[in-house]
Amino acid sequence: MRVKRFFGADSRQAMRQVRDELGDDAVILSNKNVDNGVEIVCALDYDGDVKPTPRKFADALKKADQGDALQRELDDARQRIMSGATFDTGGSENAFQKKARIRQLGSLSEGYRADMPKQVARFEDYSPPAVRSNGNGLGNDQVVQTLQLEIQSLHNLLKEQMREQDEIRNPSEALVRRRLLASGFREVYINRLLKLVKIAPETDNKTAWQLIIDRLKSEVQTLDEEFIDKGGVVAVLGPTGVGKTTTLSKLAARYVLKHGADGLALVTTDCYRIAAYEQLRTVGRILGVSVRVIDENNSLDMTLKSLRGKSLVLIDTAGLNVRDPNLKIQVNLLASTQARIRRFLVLPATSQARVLLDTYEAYRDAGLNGCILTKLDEAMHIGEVLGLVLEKRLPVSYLTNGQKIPDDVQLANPTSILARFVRDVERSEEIKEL
Ligand SMILES: Nc1nc2c(ncn2[C@@H]2O[C@H](COP(=O)(O)OP(=O)(O)OP(=O)(O)O)[C@@H](O)[C@H]2O)c(=O)[nH]1
Ligand SMILES: [Mg+2]
Repeated sequence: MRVKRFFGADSRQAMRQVRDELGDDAVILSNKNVDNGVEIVCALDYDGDVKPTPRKFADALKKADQGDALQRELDDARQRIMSGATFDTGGSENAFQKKARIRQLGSLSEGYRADMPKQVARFEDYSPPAVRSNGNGLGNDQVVQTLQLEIQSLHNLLKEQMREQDEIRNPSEALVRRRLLASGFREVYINRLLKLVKIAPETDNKTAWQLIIDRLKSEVQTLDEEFIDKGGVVAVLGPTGVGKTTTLSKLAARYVLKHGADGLALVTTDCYRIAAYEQLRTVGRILGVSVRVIDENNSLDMTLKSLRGKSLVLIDTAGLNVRDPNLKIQVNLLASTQARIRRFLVLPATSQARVLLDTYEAYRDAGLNGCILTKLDEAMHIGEVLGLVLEKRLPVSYLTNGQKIPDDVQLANPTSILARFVRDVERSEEIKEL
């Protein structure tokens, strides 16, 4: 068998050369990334029993052309909306609409999606809806809605195909992208990161991943001094049950062990629940530290003034969920004082990315100085919380990894955070392979 190599800046260009020279019946033996482009090897006198399995040229070219075809469909659809035409969306769904619907179902049910064949509807099956000029049928709103849905689905399809092309163009960058997405990082941050870290197409997977980890290590911000040494007034904020009181108790105990009880005071703004005050009072009693509660008779401002002699004041706040109207009151309370209060959002590593993002957005206006990551011992993967702190450039002060007071807390540092992240990624990939 005789073979011939073709080279192009990308697979489409290389394949066009193949077609010009060998025609539609050319047989492609391999297609791989090389320096500055793509190399395609074709059989000139293919006799049908060659390994690896050859692919028909026409199929390969069709795939490369799909991106262009999709882009044209998008432009057409946009123009049709702009011209105000009405559309016959038809009674029965076409293959493309079916794909859009199945995608929606798929996002509701992972299990369902797992059972689906990868390509439910091929792009070639899609025929755009016919334009109807007499204006009968669906109302304009419904038409626009239908078209928006179609455009969105076309966008998604285009994106998916671009990803498939990325996979061929730069496999190690594609692997990094997939890993970060699977770890809970949001696409918006991954795109930002991959602009900063240029991964050349010939880079091997291990080197590409190491480049990313090194970059993430330099992107994670941490505090270099412990609260218990720096002193000042520190408040912890966050939804209920995230570990605010437990973490403050750990820090209080560490302070007392290192500096004695005199320089420390504990304050709680949680006047909503007696149990909250009792919890902190118990800690105060054990440690020999005074505990104050903020209520209608004791303003935060006055309380902090009376504690001016203390080197460290730790403020515990009520755990309020993001839609609780008292959250704003509490945030305003901290903002209303003359004292400089450093505010740290407590984020449990066990929460989902969406919940963490909502929490951050609800508390962002409190003027956050950073965060404390809790429950690392219970989390399967710290990717979701790490993705958020990186995306929002939120400095991490402490990590907590258990319920024991005072042991299970440590000052955060980028090396240990990234080491934990790498372990989580490796473990979840091992589990997937099982
Ligand atoms: N496993 C584990 N549990 C923790 C950690 N930190 C706190 N917890 C537990 O989480 C639960 C809630 O902790 P709290 O400190 O009471 O939470 P909170 O944020 O003060 O809650 P509210 O006062 O209701 O807002 C308790 O059972 C703690 O023991 C941690 O790092 N790891
Ligand atoms: Mg509490």
